[in-house]
Amino acid sequence: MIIVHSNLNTSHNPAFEVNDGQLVPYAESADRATVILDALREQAEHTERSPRNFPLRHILAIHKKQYVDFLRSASQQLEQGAVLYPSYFMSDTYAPIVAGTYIAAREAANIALTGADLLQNHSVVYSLCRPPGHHADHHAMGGYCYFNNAAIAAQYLSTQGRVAILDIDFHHGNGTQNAFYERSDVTYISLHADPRQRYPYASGYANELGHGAGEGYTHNFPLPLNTNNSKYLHTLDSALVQIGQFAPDYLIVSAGFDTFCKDPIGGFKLTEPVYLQIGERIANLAIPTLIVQEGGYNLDYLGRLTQRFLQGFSSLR
Ligand code: Q9C
Ligand code: ZN
Repeated sequence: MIIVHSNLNTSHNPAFEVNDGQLVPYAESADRATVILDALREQAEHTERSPRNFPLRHILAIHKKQYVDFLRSASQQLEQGAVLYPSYFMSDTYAPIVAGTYIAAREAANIALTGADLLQNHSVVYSLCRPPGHHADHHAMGGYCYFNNAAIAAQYLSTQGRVAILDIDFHHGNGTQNAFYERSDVTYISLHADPRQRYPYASGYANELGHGAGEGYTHNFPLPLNTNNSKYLHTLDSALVQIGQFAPDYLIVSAGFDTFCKDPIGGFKLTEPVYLQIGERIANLAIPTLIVQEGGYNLDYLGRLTQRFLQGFSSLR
């Protein structure tokens, strides 16, 4: 497996998030990418690549310029240890800005774009993005996300062919859905917790199917809390049928491991071995695939879950 990663992610390191008015430790910890990388290095048969720096226009194809400018200048003006919750460009209280946020978020987008580029020569690539991206909207950060890494990569690849995005994070990827809601050349398909029960609450319902030219190109599979392995795999199969029918040239997987039974902010019952099966079933589509890291917050298991999932793609390597 080709792994694209960078140490710059750790410059984004908020200590707390605001949850219902209470300060609680930041679940999207700066150790996440490190534990994943450490686990993958144990597997040995990987090739590591550093991201290259892509022009800002690839981010501006998904995000409003004022938002990008604001994130850059706000980050750069903060002192080490200071935290900012901007009112205008924010969807919720789960995406504070610290001094290193812009650097890390820009690098995460570069990691996704570099991964997309590597699909020219490889059939599967893993982009270890942190901070994650799928809640980042056209002009708003939210849910630990600043730039929408998967959407930026999808937009980039869409100039070369048809793109399907499969989002298997526990939470609905509202930002990614919005980016392509009116397009028929990029399809968005997501399995996630019922938004009546879990973040982001306002989107991810089964009746959201796209709009205008995009009608029929968004598909949501909300699942109840406590969903187990067999129910999840059964639903995944339905999602994979949709993707097969779309016949994409590229597949982007927004991979979150917060569906795991012991995730501190999740609520499904998936167990460790099922991540291999999830990977295998996606790999069976035999479409060039970019895997983009999203959520997953149990630091004791996150590395192993990622290992298992990527192992599922060994047939594509
Ligand atoms: N009490 C990702 O997994 N926390 N973001 C909601 C509600 C925000 C998750 C807590 C969850 C955001 C990328
Ligand atoms: Zn999530």
